[in-house]
Amino acid sequence: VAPLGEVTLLDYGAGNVRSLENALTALGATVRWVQSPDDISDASRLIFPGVGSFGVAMANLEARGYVPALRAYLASGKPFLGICIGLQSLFEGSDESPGVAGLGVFPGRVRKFDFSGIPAGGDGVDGRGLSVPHMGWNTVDLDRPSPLFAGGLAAERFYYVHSFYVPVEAAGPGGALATTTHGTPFVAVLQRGSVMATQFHPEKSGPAGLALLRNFLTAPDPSGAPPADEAQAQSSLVAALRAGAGDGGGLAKRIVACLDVRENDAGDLVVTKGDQYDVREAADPAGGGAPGAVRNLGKPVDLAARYYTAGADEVTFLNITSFRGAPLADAPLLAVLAATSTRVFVPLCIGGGIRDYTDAEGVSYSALDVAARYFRAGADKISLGSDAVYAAEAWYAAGRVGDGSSSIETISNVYGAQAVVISIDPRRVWVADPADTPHATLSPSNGATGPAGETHCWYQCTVKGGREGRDLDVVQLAVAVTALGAGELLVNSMDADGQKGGYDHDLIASVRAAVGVPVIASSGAGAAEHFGAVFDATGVEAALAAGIFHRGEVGIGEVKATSQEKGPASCSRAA
Ligand code: 1PR
Repeated sequence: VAPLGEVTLLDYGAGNVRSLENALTALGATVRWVQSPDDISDASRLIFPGVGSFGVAMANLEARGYVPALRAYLASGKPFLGICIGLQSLFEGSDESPGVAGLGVFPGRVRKFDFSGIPAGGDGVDGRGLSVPHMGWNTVDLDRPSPLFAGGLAAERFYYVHSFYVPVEAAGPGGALATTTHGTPFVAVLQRGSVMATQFHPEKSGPAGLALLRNFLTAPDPSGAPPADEAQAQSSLVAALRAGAGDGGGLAKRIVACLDVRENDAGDLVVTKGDQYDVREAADPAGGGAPGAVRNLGKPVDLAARYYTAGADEVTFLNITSFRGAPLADAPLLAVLAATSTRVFVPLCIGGGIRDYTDAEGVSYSALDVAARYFRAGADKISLGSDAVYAAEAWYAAGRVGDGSSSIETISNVYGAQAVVISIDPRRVWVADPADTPHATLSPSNGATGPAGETHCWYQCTVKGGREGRDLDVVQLAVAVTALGAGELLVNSMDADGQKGGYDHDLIASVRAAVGVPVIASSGAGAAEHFGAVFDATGVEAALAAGIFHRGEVGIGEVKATSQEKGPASCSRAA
């Protein structure tokens, strides 16, 4: 990689900034971290990847005495790139943190996406069926040619994850270099003079995001006008997109690759895969493994990198034996994450073992401590399984209130709802008559019946990787965990896992209907068509698969090609 010179990163020790450093390093840049206000003044190119909430970002800038130096830098004419909160903090204030003053470089206020109670189409807002956070790969509508988007980037999708947005008018005339719409139009890229900022995360936007960062680093003046031929090419591209070329734009459905990770009997960390959660080979294994051995489908980092190259929109690791002992020590997933984030530039989620625990030496860790280590190692989101079930039970027991101490609340408060995924492991419980259970039942839409001819079922939450059922159904869980601050739900199915018969649409639709956050369908994918089918039937924002990808039976590219034939709503980022 040719050297790209030096870039200074403004970090204050919260959240996942390692990904940005890794992306810049992969491009050949030398990264310098701000450690004092003088480092800001001395920078020649500064990137501010604001993390956490608006209030946390401003408090950290104030506490470190960075605000005067940052204001001076922003007025200096030297290139500045803000990312996400790094964009929002340029404004006067935010609905996210009432009473906290922003940098005020722009006069407006940051608003919350709120689609509850808004009549469709009223005030230019149409939030029908839209979830919050706005999470995933969305297009940009470029206002004018810019060196940042050189190389055809105006036609690409970028990765967004945010619940708050800058209204287009707040940026002032010409302030929005690009806009995007999620129910309401908002500023996707801001520019005034040398001050530029993206609402999306270029460091998580795959090859397109890396190309944008490269443009920021290499353009002689990234805020100026591009050369005439490039300006002409961008204008033509934007005109063609507005005239209906491409897939029509908008938020794409995400395709997620999932890697269940554990140690095999030889002590090696492997990607494995169960049939209805049983990850050991049968007595007479079809694939040639040893009878009773943990199925070994590959090495975690290599498989994740392969799926990134193939076009995965997101990669999830689940430490599936985390209910044992000391999760951080048992399975060295910190090292897996750190290595993966040097090669994979899409969002990484990690789950398994995120809970309060005490290790053999008597050292206690809170769920927040465990999560913090994962974020610092390169995770963008963490997922909670068993602990979320316990938190939901406590929420109901306390009269539908949280006391602030659950893992969901503590992690969501510091890192934001978008960083907290709940991984649900439900199993179907058949009943002859809905009156036989206090739980919400349904009658399977495909006409399936139970072993004794039962016509109704409910979906029971389990803990410890499905080993223990609880007196809580999935809809109850979904309601409780989103009230506590979870920002996304991953809906597995113990019945459909590894069966390749397609997703359980009834289960997934019931969860989707209960919440306003994004939902990921999981378990049962056996063919490319299953993805489009679950999007159509349930309206979920993402679909995850494991076995078919690991065994090479269906490629991510094939899934995307099949989904794209179904039109814009099913499109995903290009591989
Ligand atoms: O309870 O917070 O420590 O988290 C434990 C995590 O480990 C949970 O997210 C739980 O789902 C996961 N887990 C535990 N045991 C297993 C197992 O398989 N024995 N894996 C397990 C869950 C289901 C999905 C799978 C999809 C798609 N596996 O992860 O990837 O079903 O598979 P398919 O496409 O092959 O059908 P905590």
